Amino acid sequence: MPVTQKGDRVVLQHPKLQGASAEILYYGATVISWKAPSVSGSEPAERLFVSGKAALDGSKPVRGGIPVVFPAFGAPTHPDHAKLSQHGFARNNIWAYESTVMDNEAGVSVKLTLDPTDAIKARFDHPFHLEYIVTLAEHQLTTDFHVKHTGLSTTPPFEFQALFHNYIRAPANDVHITPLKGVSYYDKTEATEEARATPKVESREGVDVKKFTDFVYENAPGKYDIVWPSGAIEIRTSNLKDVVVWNPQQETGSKIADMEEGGWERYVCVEPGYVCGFVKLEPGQTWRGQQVLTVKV
Ligand code: TA6
Repeated sequence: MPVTQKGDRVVLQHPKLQGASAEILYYGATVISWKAPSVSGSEPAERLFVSGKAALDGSKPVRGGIPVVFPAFGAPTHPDHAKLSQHGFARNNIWAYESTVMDNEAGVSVKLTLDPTDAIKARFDHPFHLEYIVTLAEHQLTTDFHVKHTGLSTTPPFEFQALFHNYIRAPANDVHITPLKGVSYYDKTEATEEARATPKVESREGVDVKKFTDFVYENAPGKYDIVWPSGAIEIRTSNLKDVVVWNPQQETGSKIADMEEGGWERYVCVEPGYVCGFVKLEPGQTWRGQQVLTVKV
């Protein structure tokens, strides 16, 4: 069956390609598994990292997979987001399965939605409707995020940030991410707020994460290649002008309660988003952000 709803999740199986699949937890609309062969013909394999200590019961955001970050990235900075928790509420609320959008030889696609609950309104009192469409193709996974302002024309606009917090399964000490040379970024590992707010310019052809890395690249190319000796994942985006590269290494990874022992060695986070500044949405408007992940090798 291409689409199977199983209690707390929906499972997508490629209608033609045995072994290509994806699992989406309704909690946070979190993709917790994506198995696919590579374009170069490798066998289907798990392409995302989920910590063995991750909570999948809705008690806290999933440590891994593809958490959806909305309406704030990181610790909220917008005055209207003061009541929000780190990375906002999209990743720690239960989304609804709405429909199967596509089911043919090319692949399968489902739509999940999130609307304001009383708990959300208490922290973010704006009229919105979120749609998250996840599409599984032979070698690709696409995530489309739509944010609609559902208010009457008399209601005020609202502002938000959005990001796909991808945990890409890869040997952290052997990966390089391109092309980021010449791109301005903020180094969140700096010790002072002033240093963290001071932009730097990436000088490396390929960005590695051999050291604790938490870099927010602004106005980035929108297309990224994550390469290591035995693999390569490509990310192509639209409407996501920034990208975050994160790996805590042992320095901070060992202090993350739901990080499995040594987990930081087995992933790199490459997170396309709109996180430098805010999207402003007027009543009736819809914002769309998309990423396409392809297993090249
Ligand atoms: O995207 C990178 C980051 O903002 C890091 O600073 C780190 O906090 C990571 O997200 C994980 O955040 P979480 O709230 O899931 O522990």
